[in-house]
Amino acid sequence: MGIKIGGQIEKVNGRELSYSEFAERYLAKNQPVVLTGLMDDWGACKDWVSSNGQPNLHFFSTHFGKSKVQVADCGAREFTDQKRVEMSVLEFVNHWLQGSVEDLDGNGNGKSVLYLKDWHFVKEYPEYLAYKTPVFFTDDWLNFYLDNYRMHDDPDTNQENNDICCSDYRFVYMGAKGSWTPLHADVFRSYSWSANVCGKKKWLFLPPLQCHLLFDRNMKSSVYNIFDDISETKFSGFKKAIWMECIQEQNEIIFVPSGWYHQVHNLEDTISINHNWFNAYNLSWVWDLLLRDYKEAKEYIEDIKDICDNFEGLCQRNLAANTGMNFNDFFIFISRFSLANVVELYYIHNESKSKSSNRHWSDMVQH
Ligand SMILES: O=C(O)CCC(=O)C(=O)O
Repeated sequence: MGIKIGGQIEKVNGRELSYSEFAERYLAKNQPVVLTGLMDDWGACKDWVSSNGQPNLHFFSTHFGKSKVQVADCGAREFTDQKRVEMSVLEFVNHWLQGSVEDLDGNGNGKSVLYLKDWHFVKEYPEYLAYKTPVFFTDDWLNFYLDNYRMHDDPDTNQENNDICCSDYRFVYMGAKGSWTPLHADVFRSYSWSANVCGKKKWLFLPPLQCHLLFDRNMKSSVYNIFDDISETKFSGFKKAIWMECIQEQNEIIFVPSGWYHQVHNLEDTISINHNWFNAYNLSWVWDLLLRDYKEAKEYIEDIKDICDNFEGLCQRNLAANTGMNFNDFFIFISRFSLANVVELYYIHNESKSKSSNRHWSDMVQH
């Protein structure tokens, strides 16, 4: 039985939209939208795409071949996600090219489709200006914070502050036709935006009010692939879900609101740029998730409460391990951010008095 599609995602010309219109219609209402016309001057659209519209894989192997990246095997599930392996960009590109040769020969069946995900490209190549974050997505507290601090400092391991992995949420994704991302809601319940430098994606979205339909009766496990044969006994609500669909073309940017579950399929060989972020509009989503995950972490170890020296400490440690931050991290984040805003306001106030040209941090968005 297929899924029910109830509507399509709206497409809007980003050049005819002001920031306040975007904030009012999409950020504040937590609604998805596809924006066109915002990628014309991106270096990535020139360097990463061949004249036939296909990914310029040669450019990646010659310029970034040595980078170590996370690659998902789209045919192998591991817990709630796809199995991942680490390899160099060169190895990934070679695998991709071999796959296409086998497909041409009609022998491609035995090969797994690999999908390069979560490549911290900007962090690794800050000098190479691949793109400019569109103004709609620049009020980004998460990446601004992570450029300066870690979200969670584990006292047991002495991590370096310039570690490339887990250092920001600005990514490049690359995958051949047929690669895909299983059903999920985004990290921290952040917003995300995703820009197709080349290729085409199919997105399936479920609004937050229907998300309970994706879970089993204990609200513990959720559906992995909405196109699988889903057990009616286990996921009894699933068939009632009404999905929204979107075909995202080359040079289009999709805005994914907080808490919307989505599954994504590359309909063609695709390269995309993708950020996760939050700000005042969706911070409450982050806190709600933290509270829910905290209760779950606490329940999970309730039976050892009486024999535990520091039960609360253990709950917070598990919360950070599962969710990526705990209450203390959230508190420090908010405090630092509030202080930074007070300083910012002080400068804006002085600037408007003196008309001097101090630089605003949110201007620094060229990647
Ligand atoms: O493009 C993909 O495969 C997944 C992207 C995604 O899930 C997101 O941007 O939130």
